Amino acid sequence: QFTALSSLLVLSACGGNQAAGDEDGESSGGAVKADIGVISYISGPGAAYGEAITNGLKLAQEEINGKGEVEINLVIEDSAGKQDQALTAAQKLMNSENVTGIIGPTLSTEMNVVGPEADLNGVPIMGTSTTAEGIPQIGDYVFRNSLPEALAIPASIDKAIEKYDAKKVAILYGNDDVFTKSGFDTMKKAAEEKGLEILTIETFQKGQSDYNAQLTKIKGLKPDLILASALYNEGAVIMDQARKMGIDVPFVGGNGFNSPEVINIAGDAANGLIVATPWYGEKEDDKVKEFVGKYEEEYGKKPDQFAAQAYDALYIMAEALKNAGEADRDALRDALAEIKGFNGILGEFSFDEEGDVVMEPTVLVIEGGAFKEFN
Ligand code: VAL
Repeated sequence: QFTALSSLLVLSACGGNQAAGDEDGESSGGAVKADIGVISYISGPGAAYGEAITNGLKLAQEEINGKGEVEINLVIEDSAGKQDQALTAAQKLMNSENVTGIIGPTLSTEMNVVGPEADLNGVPIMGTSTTAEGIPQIGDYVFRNSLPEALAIPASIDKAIEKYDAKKVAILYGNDDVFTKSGFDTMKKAAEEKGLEILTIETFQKGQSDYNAQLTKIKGLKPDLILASALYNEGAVIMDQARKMGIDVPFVGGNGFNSPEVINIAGDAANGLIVATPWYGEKEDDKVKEFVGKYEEEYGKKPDQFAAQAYDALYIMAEALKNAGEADRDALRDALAEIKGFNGILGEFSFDEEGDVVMEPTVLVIEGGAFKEFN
């Protein structure tokens, strides 16, 4: 009893020391203390992305802080998927001296306006879900740990060609969003390189609810495959309407489709959707299993790849903060750029010279209402 009591006293004395010495983000007890700002799509039609991301971050935060080397306080702001709201949130976070780095925003469209501001202000920022071309190239302070479309889409198309002997495709994409446009460019390029005949290219806008005109045209051309670049909300409705019109060919989708929300919205109509993913929850891997178990216990549902990428992202931030040795924006940027061979639930991770990702995706297909490995 005496031993237990004295170690308790020692513990609380240490805690007191750390709190006293942390004003500039360093503590005499050794733990680097920092506020990390988060800009996430938490309300509005794409809120499931932000929910998964913030859940993943909070789970990682609990574990990281429990280890005692780094103490992270998350300052979470909602962007509602809007550029102007994301920018306002970023300005608020950047104006707070205690914010050493930022995670987010969720959409590439948002990062396109937030990234240059963060870079200009010397605040390191890391996207966990921004997959459009050119994000880390915005500047030295801009990073991402999300699998870019440029790696995901060619892998999905290859698999679809191999499995269905596809030769003719139709492309459908949102032309008012940085990510859906970039996904389209990648799809078109990949289709051309792989010798596929592109029968038609159709467009839509955010929030559109009727795709009859585009789908009627596509149906008449009889493609073997439809390549669609959309966020989940529009994507799921497109698949639902396509199946109702009797279009039963497979779809290849980009990262926006890689969400269980597609199945929740479209139900059986989502069957036949192919996506490439940086992370798969059914993988035989101890780290993945532990994460899935903890996440389910905490949130009552299975994590998706948005949760997984966010979880690893905070660990990468924590590792960089630890290596930086202080809660300083420039030191954090330099330490992030140095991250090599980080071992997380996405596998081994390094940034390339531009702060972009090198990764092998896994191709999934929705069958019987669930994502399965497409072997
Ligand atoms: N990956 C997309 C983007 O970059 C969405 C799905 C978050 O905007």
